[in-house]
Amino acid sequence: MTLFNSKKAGMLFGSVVAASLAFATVAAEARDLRGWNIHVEDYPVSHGMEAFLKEVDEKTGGEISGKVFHAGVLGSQPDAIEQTRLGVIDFGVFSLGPMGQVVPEANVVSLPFIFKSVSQMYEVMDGEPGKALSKGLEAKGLVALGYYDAGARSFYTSAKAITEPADLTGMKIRVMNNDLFVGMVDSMGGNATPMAFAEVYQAIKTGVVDGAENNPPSYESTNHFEVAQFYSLTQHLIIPECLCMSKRTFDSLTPEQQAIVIEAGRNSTELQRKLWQEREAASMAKVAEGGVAVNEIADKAAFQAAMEPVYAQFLEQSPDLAGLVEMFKNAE
Ligand code: BDP
Repeated sequence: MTLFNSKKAGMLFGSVVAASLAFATVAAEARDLRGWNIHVEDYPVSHGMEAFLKEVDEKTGGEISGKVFHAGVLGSQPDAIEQTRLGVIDFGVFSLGPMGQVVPEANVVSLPFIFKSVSQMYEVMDGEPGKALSKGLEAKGLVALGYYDAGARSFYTSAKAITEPADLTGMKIRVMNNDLFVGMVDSMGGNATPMAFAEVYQAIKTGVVDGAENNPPSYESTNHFEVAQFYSLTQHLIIPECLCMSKRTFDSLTPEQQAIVIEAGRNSTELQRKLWQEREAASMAKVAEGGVAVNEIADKAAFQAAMEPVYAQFLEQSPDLAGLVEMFKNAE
């Protein structure tokens, strides 16, 4: 007696194979993207990313869906940049500050006072200089879908306000991970301490550093304002952020899907910039209510002059980027 009818079993096996092959085809088409974000859920960058994913999901009829992992749960920014280049993370919003360690062209926007204003930054990033930067990103495996607003960064300190560069003498200031920012603080006589964003609150609270620098929404959303109550509006850095997709992910999409991704990226950038302006005002109001002493710096010439050596050193180390620096500097 045979335990089973081999012919029947063979047919059954055949149909299981056919079914799982059909499933495999469907599975290969449907994409589940992972998005990295350093910010908390209620933040302009986060809303921009969610809107991007939603639009892609809807316009591809659910072929491409995914999830944005907020609050840096997928890792630190430098690690996430690497993971996105590899396609382990599919997309993210990255500050072009830490990006400069990987993409040399990105360093140009980390030069202090390179932009004349935030509105000028929009134009420059949406024009030819921005395109040149996007090329640099692409060469390193990242497709720029839009440049988000991250306002202007200013110093905040726990003991006293900064009114002139000399006030930073001897102060330990946390900076993002990029040698350019170390040079920037050092050239004003301070001591720069590169550190991960997530560690800054404790570092200020325990006196490991005397302060840091950031835009109003980040200063507020991280509660850094609770432990560093002097906000001095030097506005020394205007660093846009890139909504970037892994080139590996992008290249694996159909041309129709790529077009949808590009359009959604553009729309989310427009939305984020609008939300940014609103949040900046709300953040300034919140920190003032929280007891922060805000000091405007009407004449920034002294800060600008103090940061000149940063340009000289940068051009000495990256002479091939001189043309790009000029292009950004001379943009109207
Ligand atoms: C914020 C940026 C974020 C950076 C952070 C920082 O949006 O990407 O990680 O500053 O200072 O403004 O590390």
